[in-house]
Amino acid sequence: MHHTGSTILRTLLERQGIRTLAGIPGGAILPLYDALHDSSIRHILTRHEQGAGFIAQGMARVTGRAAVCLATSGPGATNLLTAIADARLDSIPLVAITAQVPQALIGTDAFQEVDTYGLTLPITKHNFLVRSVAELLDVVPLAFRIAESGRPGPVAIDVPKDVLLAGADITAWPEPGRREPMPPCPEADLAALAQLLQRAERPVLYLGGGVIASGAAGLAHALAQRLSAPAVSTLMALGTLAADDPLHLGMLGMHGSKGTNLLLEEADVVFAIGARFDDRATGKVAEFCRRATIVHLDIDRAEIGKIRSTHLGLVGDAADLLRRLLDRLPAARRPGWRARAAELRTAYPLHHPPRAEEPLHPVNLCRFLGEALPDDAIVTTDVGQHQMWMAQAFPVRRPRTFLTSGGLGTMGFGLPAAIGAALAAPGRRVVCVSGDGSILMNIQELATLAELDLPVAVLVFNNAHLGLVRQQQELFYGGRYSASRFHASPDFAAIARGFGLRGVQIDPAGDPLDQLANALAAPGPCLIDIPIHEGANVLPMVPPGAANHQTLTETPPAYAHA
Ligand SMILES: Cc1ncc(C[n+]2csc(CCOP(=O)(O)OP(=O)(O)O)c2C)c(N)n1
Repeated sequence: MHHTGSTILRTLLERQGIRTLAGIPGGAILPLYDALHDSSIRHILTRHEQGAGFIAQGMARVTGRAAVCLATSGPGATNLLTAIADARLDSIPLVAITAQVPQALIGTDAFQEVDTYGLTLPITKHNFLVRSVAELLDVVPLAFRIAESGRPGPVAIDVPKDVLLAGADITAWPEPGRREPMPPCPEADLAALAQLLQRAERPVLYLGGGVIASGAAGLAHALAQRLSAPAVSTLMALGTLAADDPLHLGMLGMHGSKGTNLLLEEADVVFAIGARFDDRATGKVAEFCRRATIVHLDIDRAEIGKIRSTHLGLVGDAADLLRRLLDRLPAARRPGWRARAAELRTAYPLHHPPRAEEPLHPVNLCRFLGEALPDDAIVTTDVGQHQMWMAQAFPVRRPRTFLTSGGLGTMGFGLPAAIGAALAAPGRRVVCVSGDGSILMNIQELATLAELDLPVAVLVFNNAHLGLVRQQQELFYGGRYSASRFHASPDFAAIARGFGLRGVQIDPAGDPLDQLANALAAPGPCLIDIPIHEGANVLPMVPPGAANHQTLTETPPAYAHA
């Protein structure tokens, strides 16, 4: 049958099972949009390509399957870059398709020409510049296979306009690209691991996002129970063990509880699963778990020993390996170690001001959300203090329900990711917790949200500051506040109404949590502007570059905010 490059690309996406994608059209990509006109694929027209990239990420983070975003050449492609880089650092499967100027014009500084291949090379798992229509048949399934196999990540496909327009007769379609299983980890490694864990007296599981990516959350929980070992999570692993599970000690590292970080110092075996020893988790790495034997399991061989030398490194899929490990590991009781973990947990509770006195303290807001939202609600965050308060105090109960930009820390992630989550999980409540700085970075997507009428509530924790910057200036720059305060604050509720959404302003004088509950109970999308104290700090905090045991549990008086 006769096709064009565009109808081939569309058909390949349909055959991949893509039902929804997000993007913005423009000159070079118009042939593909013309082909999409006749497709069953639903196209979400965003208001900025970064929004499209993060909508796709939201879908991918909820489903674990590669999602697609589209952009035209030049500025369309450059607007996608942040979302692609973000997917790379958080290992999110994404296929970013951009159009390029016709091949005859490449290198001539043609209108809307930019070297998308060159720009995406360092921020993708793999990237392609498609040279012919025939190549599309190989490249598209391969892109999905690469994005989803092994350690997931973003793949970019740049397609020149002449390739989109060229004709070809297709007699047979390739099989869709699918996640390929990893070669199993050798038995000998598994035996060594089992022996080490059995002999351990004070084992701790250090869980990373890879556990969720491999669908191994239940197995990690089973392992913690089998070993009687407490587990700590990175930001990306929150939800692996339910927040209220007695074996779960929350997040480690910069904003982890002091008790959690101290427990790691006392561990004799630390089993890192799908984690990458990021500096936010380890603190000063030379002092991280100095006395422990470190075992590291990762799907990406390059991660083993990259930052912290390990006593035993295992390469493989966490689900496969944990299943086999559980088959051979007898149950152990470690009452002394469990008691010690419980003791540290009680000794260093999260600062929690009484709700009646400070209902709008961010920790109270996060806990309130935990009570108000159903267990399967999906929460996204932006980046800043609000993100860390949520990570500390919101009880994440299930994997893939807490979506946050962990590695790149991208302000502007929350709203479009929430839209993507709501598209991928119809019927579920989605809440985006943002800051008054972050929300402005992709606020235009409120128009997309209004158009789609999805059940997304955007909560702005409004402290009239770039709060996390202000906090660092307070704690580490002698209170010299440089460019962290907003002197003009927009009326976010009015802005939301302007976009066609419900806009709610919380009045601290009334019962603010009651107002919040009512705002959340009403159907449809909304934005809720919540004034919080400008000087509230996220504590505890390990100063950047310090060791995890040097946790600050309160703001030093010299720098206390006026
Ligand atoms: C795109 C981007 N630019 C700059 C930063 C640096 N940064 C990290 S947190 C932060 C402040 C965020 O402010 P806000 O969204 O209001 O959240 P708050 O910390 O007040 O909760 C900034 C500027 C970033 N993470 N991302």
